[in-house]
Parts: sequence; structure tokens; C-alpha cells
Amino acid sequence: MNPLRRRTLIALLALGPVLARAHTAGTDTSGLVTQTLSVGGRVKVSLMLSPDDLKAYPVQNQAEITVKGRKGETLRVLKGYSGVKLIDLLDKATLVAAEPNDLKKTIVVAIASDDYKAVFSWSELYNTSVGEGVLVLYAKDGKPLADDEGRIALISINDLHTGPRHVRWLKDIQIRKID
Ligand SMILES: Nc1nc2c(c(=O)[nH]1)N[C@H]1C(S)=C(S)[C@@H](COP(=O)(O)O)O[C@H]1N2
Ligand SMILES: [Mo]
Repeated sequence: MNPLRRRTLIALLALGPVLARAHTAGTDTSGLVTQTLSVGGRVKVSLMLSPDDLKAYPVQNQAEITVKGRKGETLRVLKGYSGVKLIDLLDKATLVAAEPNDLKKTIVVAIASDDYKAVFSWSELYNTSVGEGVLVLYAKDGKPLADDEGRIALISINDLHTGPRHVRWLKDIQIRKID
């Protein structure tokens, strides 16, 4: 291989991890930012919500949320966030349950614009203390969320490790029923 091609190859290899971590601070994530959140699937009324629309629901102010990674390490501390409970949005959309046991088979998928997904079960949301702490975030210190998180994000604050279900650039909430 000639030296030039070799240098190009090395440069590209060096860039790999940078591209893989494109969502981290300092990189341009403006292309991933979502301006609206849809709620659809097994609901009576589909919703399309902007951050302003979310203000119509009871506000949940969180002084401090610690985002923890898989090993329990603190990834970051979110301060001064405002959001709404996911279950308040689901109640507005009204889940479809044709048969009494349908809800126990129902799952709620939070989908981001980079196709990152996190799953909740209906039982977890409505029949455990986790549900109360699943928040759709839309403001920090009263201002819109920054590009590295998007205008709308979701977090499950009662999780042991809050990182994995901190869904940045939240785009869609899909309600599905398993077989
Ligand atoms: N949209 C989106 N959200 C995401 C991810 C992602 O790749 N895309 N990674 C998740 C993972 S695995 C972790 S640990 C946390 C870490 O980032 P944070 O400190 O910004 O929460 O973000 C989560 N949210
Ligand atoms: Mo993670």
C-alpha cells in the first residue's frame, strides 16, 4: 500500500469511534432533534405533541435526576428538568383493550429519531412504582432541551440504571400487544 493510501486508511480507522459516539457532547446532533412526539398504535386517539402541547399536562418538576450507566457509574446529573408523566399521555390517548386480559399483554415502546428504543410493559407502568417516574421531558430551567438531548426526551427515574431508558430525541410512543 502506498504511504498516502495508508495514511488515509489510518485516518478513517481513527474516525470510527468518533462516528460511533456521534451523540455525545461536542458533536453536532442537530439532525437528530425532534420537534414533535407522536403517540400511536393500540390507542383510541393518536396524539401529535409539541413541547408546548406537553405543557397542557400536569407538570413534573425534577430538581435532580442522576443518569447511571450499566455498571452503576454516574454518567451525568440532570438538573432543573420539567416533564409530564408518560401515563398521563397514555390516558389521554386511551389504550385499546378489546378483551380484559389485553392490557397485561400490552407493551409501550419509546422510539428515538436514531431508532434507539426502550420498552415498558403496561403492568410496569400502571401496576408498579416505576410507572409514576416515567417522564417525557421538554424543558430544562424553563428552556427547551439542548440538541444533544433533543427538544423531547424520556427518562425512567426509578430505574436502578437510568441511562438505558433515558431516550434522547424521543420521536414516537408506540403501543403494541404481544400475541
Ligand atoms: N436516542 C438515544 N438515546 C440514548 C442512547 C442512544 O444511542 N440514542 N443511548 C442510551 C444509553 S445506552 C445510555 S447509557 C445513555 C447515556 O447517555 P446519557 O448520559 O445522555 O443519558 O443514553 C441512552 N439514550
Ligand atoms: Mo448504555
